[in-house]
Amino acid sequence: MHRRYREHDARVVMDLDGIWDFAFLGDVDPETVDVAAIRFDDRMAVPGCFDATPAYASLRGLVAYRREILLQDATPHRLWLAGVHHWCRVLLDGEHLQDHAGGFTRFAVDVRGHKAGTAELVILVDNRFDYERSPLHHEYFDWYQFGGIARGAELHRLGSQWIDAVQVVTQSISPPEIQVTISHGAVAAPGELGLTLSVDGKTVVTESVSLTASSGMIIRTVALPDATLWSPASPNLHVLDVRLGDDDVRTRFGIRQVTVRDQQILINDEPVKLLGFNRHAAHPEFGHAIPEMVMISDVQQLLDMGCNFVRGSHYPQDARFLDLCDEAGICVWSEAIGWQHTAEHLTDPHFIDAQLAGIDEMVAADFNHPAVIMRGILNESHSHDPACRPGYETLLGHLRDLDGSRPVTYASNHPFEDLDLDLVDILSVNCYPGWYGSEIERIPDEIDRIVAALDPEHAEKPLIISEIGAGAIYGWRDCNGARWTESYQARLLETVIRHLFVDRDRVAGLAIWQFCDCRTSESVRKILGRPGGFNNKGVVDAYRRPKQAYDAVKRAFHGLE
Ligand code: ADA
Repeated sequence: MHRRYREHDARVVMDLDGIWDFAFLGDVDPETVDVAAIRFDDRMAVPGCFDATPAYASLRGLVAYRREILLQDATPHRLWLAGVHHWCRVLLDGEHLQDHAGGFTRFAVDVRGHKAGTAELVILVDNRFDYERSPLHHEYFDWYQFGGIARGAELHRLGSQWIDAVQVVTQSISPPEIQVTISHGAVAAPGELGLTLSVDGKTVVTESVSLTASSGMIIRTVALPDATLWSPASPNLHVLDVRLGDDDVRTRFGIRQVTVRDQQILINDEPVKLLGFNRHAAHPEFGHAIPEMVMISDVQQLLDMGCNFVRGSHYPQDARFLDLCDEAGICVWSEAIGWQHTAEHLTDPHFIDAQLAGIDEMVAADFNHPAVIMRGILNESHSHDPACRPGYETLLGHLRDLDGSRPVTYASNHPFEDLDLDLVDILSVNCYPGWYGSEIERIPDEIDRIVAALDPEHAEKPLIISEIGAGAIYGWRDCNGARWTESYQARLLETVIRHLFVDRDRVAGLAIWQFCDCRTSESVRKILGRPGGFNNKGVVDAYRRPKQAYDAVKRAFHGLE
C-alpha cells in the first residue's frame, strides 16, 4: 500500500496493486452469482473507483475483480484490503472466505489451510445502497459514494507464528517514554521466542519470551531519553522495529501527549489553535482513490494557507495521507463514517454493531499516527433526541476503551438543544451563519449566541467550529458579490476568522467547510442546492484550482501567526 516506510523486512508481502480483471455484473443479487461463470471482459485499476471511469460513470451494481496471487506455502496468509466501497465478498479458488461491509477502513481476510502455489482471487464488490448488507452507507449523504477497491491490497505470508499488530502510546514526554503493545498469533503455542525492539535502528529491548498460548499480547515500556517530541511546529518522527520469532513489523510513531484543559487543546502541554479545513477524499477523475500526487498537492495547499488541522470528514482517511500529515505537522481529526443519523439508526443494533466494527478498524489503522490528535463519530446526528443517547454512549465509550490517549468529540448541529455534550472532551459545532438563512453581517452574533448557549454547562471544554462556510462556483465573479460568487465566499470566511480569533478568543479550533469541492449525491433533496452536482463550498475546486477564498484564508491564517 505504498506507505512512507517499509512495514516488514522478514515477512513476505505481495503487493497486489495494479491492473486486475474486471466485470460489471449490474443489478444482481450476490447470492445468485456463479463465480466460475463470470466473464471478465474488462480491466480495472487497484486502487481505483470503477464508477469514476467513463465506461462505468455513475453506475451502481455488483462488480467482480480478479487476479492471481501466490501463496508461498501452506501456512496462514492474510489478505489486507485498505478500503473497499462499500460491500464485498472475497473468494479464493471459488471458496468463499469472507464478506465485509463499509468503505474507508482497512480490514484483513485470513487464508488458512490453502495449498501452496498460485490461486485465483475474486472479489465481488457492491456500491449499491442496501441497509441490510451495508448499514453505514446511505444515498442521502452529502457526498458521492464511489465504488471499488479504492485503497489497495496486499497479501502477507504469516507463517506459523506472527505479529498481528503493534501499538505505540506515549507514556511520558519528560523524560520521553513509550508503551509498546504487541498482539501476536500462531497456529499453536510457540513456546520460547526471541523478542527485539529497536528504535531508530538502536536496540532497546532484547529478550526471550515464553508464549504458552496461540495468541496474546506483550507489553513493554521503553524509555527513550534522547528522543525528540512530535508537535505541529516540529513534527519529529521515530521508527520502531519489532521482531518476534520469525516475524517482524515496522511502524513509525511520534512522542506527544494531547490533553484538554481550560478551553484549550494542548499538545505536550502547549496550547495549540487548530486552523484548517474539512477535507473529503474525493476527486472527479479518481473518486475516493486519491492518487499520491493529489494527496501531496492537498498537503502543499493546506500548508501554504497556514493550516495545521484537517477534519477527515466524514470517514477515516487513507494511511498514506495520514503519513503525509505526520510529516507535515498537520493535526487530524479522525472520524468514523456517519452523516445525519436519527433514532431510526441509532436505536438499531444492526447499525450500532456496524459502527462498532468500523470504529475498531479506524482505530487499528490510525493508532500510531501522531498527527491523529482526536477522534469523532456521527456527524450531525440527532444528539438532541434522548432516544439517541444510548447510541452516543456506546460509540464514544467504545472509542475511549480502544484508545484512552486521545480526546473524543462529535460535530453537533444542534448546539442549543444538544443532550450528549457531557460525553465528549471537545465541543464541536457545525453552523452556517451567512450562508443558510442569514447574512454575513449576522455571523458575529450567531457565533456568540452558540458560545453563550454552551458555556453555562461546558465552560471548561475546548470548542471547535467544526464546519462553517459558503458555496462558490469556481470562476464566478461579478460586481454584485452575491451568494455563489467567489468574493462572497472570501468575504464570509474572512469575517469568520476575524471574529473567532481576533475579536474573541473562545474557540480552540476552526475547520472551514471545506477544502475542495466534491461531487455529491444525486438525490433530488440534495441536487437542487448543489449546482453541477457538487458541494461547491471548497476554497479550491474539485480539481484543486484555488478560488478567491484560498488567498483570503491564507492571508487571514498567516495574519494570526
Ligand atoms: C453539513 C454537513 C456537511 C455538508 C454541509 C453543507 O453541515 O456536515 O457534510 O453537507 O452541511 O455543505 O451544507
